[in-house]
Amino acid sequence: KPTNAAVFNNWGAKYAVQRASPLVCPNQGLANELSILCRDRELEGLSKNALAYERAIGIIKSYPKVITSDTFKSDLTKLPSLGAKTQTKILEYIDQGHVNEAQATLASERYQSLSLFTSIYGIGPTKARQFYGMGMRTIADLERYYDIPPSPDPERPRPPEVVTEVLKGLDVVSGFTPNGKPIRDEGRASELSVPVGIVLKDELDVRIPRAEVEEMRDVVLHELEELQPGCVSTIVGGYRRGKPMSNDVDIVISHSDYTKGKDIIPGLCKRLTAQLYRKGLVTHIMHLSGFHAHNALREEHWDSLEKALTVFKLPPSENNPVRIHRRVDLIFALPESYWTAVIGWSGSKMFQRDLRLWAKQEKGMKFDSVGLTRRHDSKRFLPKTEEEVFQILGLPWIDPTMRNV
Ligand code: DCP
Ligand code: MG
Repeated sequence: KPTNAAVFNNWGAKYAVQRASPLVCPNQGLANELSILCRDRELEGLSKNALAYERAIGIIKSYPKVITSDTFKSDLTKLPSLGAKTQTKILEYIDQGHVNEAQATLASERYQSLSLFTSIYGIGPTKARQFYGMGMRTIADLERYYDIPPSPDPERPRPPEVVTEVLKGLDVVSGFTPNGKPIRDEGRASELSVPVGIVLKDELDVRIPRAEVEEMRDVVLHELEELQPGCVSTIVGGYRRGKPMSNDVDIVISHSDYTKGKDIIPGLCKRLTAQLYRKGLVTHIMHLSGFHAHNALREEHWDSLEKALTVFKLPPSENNPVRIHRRVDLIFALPESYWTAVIGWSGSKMFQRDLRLWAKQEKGMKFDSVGLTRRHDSKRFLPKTEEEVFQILGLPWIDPTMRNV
């Protein structure tokens, strides 16, 4: 379905869900400079400031032509989401082709270390600032702290067989129940997520081309079909927004039988993950959750869908005798939640955040990956397609490739 033409020239709209945001925009250089400042505020725990930058970047991402001093004056100075400080920085960029503070930030030791630390799976801004406060600056510092043997050649990443060897000491699955469910040592799991992330960093840093994303999906679905025929799935995340390379693979899974799906889906996440683990396709389970209410409480993610956050490795093939570890997220939704789950996990983060805000502030509804409800009487909508979700929310259709806000 083509994207509604109106959203292409709607850069002044308040919500990101009213605007088309391509993967690469005419003002990409400016967006990148401001993203450095946004990232810096995130790393420093200043989430309000980060969000303000994110909103400004959102406007720029949907502005359809190159911003000049003239178009800046006529179109952008009146927008409430572009504050005085941000405007000064945009003008700097128009004049000089860079933003002074962004360049200074990039060059700062603190920004460099915090970015490096948070690029490791399991380390967020808070932990990164703690490590920095303890005097650590490099990956080698973290390896010493966690007693991880360094790469045999300090100039190069560990070869895949060495990575596998080092990881052996860091497994958290201690066995399986008679039903085939993995038994995890949760205490050890939270202790080990950072060291596992450190050892895997070099491999997980390698972006995944689209063809390999699809290959991984095919392998997962093949195992799923064996366990449970009739499932449906969509690759979501950056892949669905058209990114040529992804950092991880996100797949939303449900069942084609709307009625029976209610009984089929619960527990399937654990069964599939166990099967993949047994076959050596999943090498690490970073997180495994169920529908249970008590899980939803301590859930760091924003929805209560059953999900497995895993480390995955394709079996070697003729063309690819050496495979590296990849991150794969498997998200399971009941049939009635499928399309909201697909939309929520397609992102971008900002798009999905404004979807929730739009639903709440403009429509009196609650949107999340689990579903769409009317606030005043809790009436639940049961959309049967992705388009229907947009219709119910009174929004023009926006193709996933235009949700890169
Ligand atoms: N998501 C979200 N909030 C979270 C986690 C995820 O809104 N806390 C949604 C938006 C993301 C999507 O899920 O776009 C997938 O998350 P990823 O972290 O995998 O991000 P992307 O897939 O967009 O990019 P990439 O994986 O290539 O880095
Ligand atoms: Mg992703």
